[in-house]
Amino acid sequence: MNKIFNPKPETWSEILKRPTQTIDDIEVTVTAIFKEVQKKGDEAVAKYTSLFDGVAFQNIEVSASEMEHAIATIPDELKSAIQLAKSNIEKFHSAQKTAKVEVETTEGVHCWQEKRPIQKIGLYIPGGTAPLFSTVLMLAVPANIAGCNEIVLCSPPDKSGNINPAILYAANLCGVTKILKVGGIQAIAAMTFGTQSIPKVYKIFGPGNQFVTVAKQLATRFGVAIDMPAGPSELLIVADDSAVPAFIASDLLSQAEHGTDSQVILVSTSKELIDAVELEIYSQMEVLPRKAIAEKAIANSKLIFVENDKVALDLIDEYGPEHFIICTKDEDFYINNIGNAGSVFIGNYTPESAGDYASGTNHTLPTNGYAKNYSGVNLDSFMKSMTFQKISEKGIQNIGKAIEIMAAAEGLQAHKNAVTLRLESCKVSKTL
Ligand code: HSO
Ligand code: ZN
Repeated sequence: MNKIFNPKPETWSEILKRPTQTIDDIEVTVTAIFKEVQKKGDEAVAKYTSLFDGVAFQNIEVSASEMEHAIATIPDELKSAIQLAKSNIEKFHSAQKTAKVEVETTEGVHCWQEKRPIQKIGLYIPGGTAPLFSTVLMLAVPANIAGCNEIVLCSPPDKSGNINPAILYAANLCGVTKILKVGGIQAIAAMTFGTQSIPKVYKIFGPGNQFVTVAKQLATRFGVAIDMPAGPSELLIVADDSAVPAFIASDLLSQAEHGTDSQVILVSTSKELIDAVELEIYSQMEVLPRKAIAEKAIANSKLIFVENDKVALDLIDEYGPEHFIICTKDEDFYINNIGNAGSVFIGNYTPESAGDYASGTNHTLPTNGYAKNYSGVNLDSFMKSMTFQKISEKGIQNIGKAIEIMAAAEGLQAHKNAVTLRLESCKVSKTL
């Protein structure tokens, strides 16, 4: 672990640099697969499914009997846990509904704004060593509350052609309308263009490896929206001697086990705490099943000592962590002043795992510094705002002159005419 003492502000950006990604070569592959899927549809998807996942592309859609089988294999204890998480996520995201905004801006000029669901959405759930069925809850639950009517889920098949049963159980529980055994670039391309078996969607959500991330970015060039630019998981903890070192170490390791490129950082005003956390990390890591992954992430992680809370806050704000844990005596200082963080966890009894699974907040969050300009996934991510207006005769008379003057000043005579004709008709109707 890298211990850094009192780094000068000029060095912060270097110290806080995220691991770099090699996007260039990936782009060539992604572009080629997109072109092929656009042209050949299912045939191209089948080719890449057998190439990358090693399985024949048949029965691409999960059938009712496959679903029944999956549901039967999930232990009751896990079913109840998933249901508790779902209920909390539902409560928190339902509360995010907003009322219609309605204003009479000038007498006779009624303007309002209403939210409508994005009708067709695609969820991407990666396969691999940790099947993130919790991400299904985080995406499908708010999609349902928003009222999205087509919720398509793509996830890569394993070697025997199946999707992890917990992913299927969660998808079924949360109202996913179609589940497809397709992964990687070909899944994103298929949801972008639509194929014989895979519907085209308007917005794609969900995490993925570098190939999926680049594919999602390419999808935006074809008019498909995405949740956010994704990157490796990250956690920054600010803690002082009021924190429990074992708790802090367990949180840092919880993110470190996601991937070798995860970023975990501890910022502290206490040298004793830094030393105690370091010892705890090594002892807890020893027995982790994913030690090999966590070890690599921990090797790149940073333990940073700073003089006071003010310096800590400036440094954290410059980094903009995806997850930010506050374990300090004066927690309000950070709560009230933090400007850039995806999701904030406060106090000794709020592990990040709570937000990852079951407290109710969303775990799809901006990484890579995007907490400076992106929100995490929330109910609004599944909706768009539409504005409406209705202007009466009185209303057009009130604002018409201003519109005519502005249109003329922009040299747009037809715009002006659209008002002039109506003002004249108002005059005529008055004289009748
Ligand atoms: N920490 C991850 C989400 C996750 N953790 C899913 C466990 N399962 C990114 O926020
Ligand atoms: Zn996690």
